[in-house]
Amino acid sequence: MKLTTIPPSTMAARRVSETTARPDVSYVECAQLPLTLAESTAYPMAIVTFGQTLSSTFPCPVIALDLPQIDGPPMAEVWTSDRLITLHTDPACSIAMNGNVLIGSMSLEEGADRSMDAAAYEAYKAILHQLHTLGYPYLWRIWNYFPRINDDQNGLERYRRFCLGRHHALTKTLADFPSSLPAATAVGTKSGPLQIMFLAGTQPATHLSNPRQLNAYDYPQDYGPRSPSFARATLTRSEEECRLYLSGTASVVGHASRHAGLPRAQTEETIRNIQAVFEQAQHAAGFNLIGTQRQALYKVYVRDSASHAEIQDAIMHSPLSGEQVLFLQSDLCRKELLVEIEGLIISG
Ligand code: 3EB
Repeated sequence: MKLTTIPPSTMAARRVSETTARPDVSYVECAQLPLTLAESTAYPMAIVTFGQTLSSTFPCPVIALDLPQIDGPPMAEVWTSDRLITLHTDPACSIAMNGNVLIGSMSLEEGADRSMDAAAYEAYKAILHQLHTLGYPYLWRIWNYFPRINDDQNGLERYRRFCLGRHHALTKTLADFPSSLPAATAVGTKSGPLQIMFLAGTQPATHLSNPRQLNAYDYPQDYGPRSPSFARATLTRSEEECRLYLSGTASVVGHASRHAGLPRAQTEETIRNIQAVFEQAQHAAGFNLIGTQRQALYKVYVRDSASHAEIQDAIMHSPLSGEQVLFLQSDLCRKELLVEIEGLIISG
């Protein structure tokens, strides 16, 4: 274990605001990354890449996902803080903290003696342990990535094994399970270990349901022996802003998948789901998400890149048009799902 604090000499050169400890997020062209960060007064907290290897190193967790970007120049998702950060690194886990928010990444290889359920269990136990030790006990947002998500492993689909291990760890260790479960994404990479990125806070957040969908943690056993442990969205608030972390959202109504084989219809159903979550957020936060947001970032996970044009067209004819959208080629957690959309909407 190693604890690193950025030296005061670096800090003095930067403006530190006490009231805005929220992280900023943006998509930055990979080629521009070193320059963008060098010119910024903010501290990097995490960098996420999509099927790219960065040539420079950065003083923060770097999460390289084998999720090929479908179009446009290679982008990275960059999380920065205007407040001094502390880094915590060990071989499996890399964490950046700014006093209010923690961003971390856990990576765990599977093996002959570690099936996907065991890997998920171990990873989640370790993450929760870290969050408690470091003083950021409230989970705000989780991203889960692993390869061959729909493959069978000894009679049970790997995604279902993942849900089993995650559920086992969280029921044991997460206070107020399941109402404290955060927004999440779980999608399949082309290769790599189990990679989990997580955001946690010193303060609790508000977790939302979608009235068009059953809570995932209440899904019947048709979808696996233990239900997926996540909320449809998570809302955080500070003096300056409201922020909605929208879970990976798909063409699921109630608990059933809709429009098998039809990428455009699935995208349209997904957008209706997203709008229903926005309405919930509006009730909970008292602000209008569409039209008044300061910033919105979306990721669209596309199972088959041949349906990219149709999915993109459906998005361009929706309230999401005009926002920053990254299209990534990924496998999704039910075989019939062809598209999944997640987002981060910041207002204020
Ligand atoms: C769904 O609604 C689609 O297992 O963490 C979306 C977001 C989905 C997160 C997860 C699964 C997860 O059930 C699948």
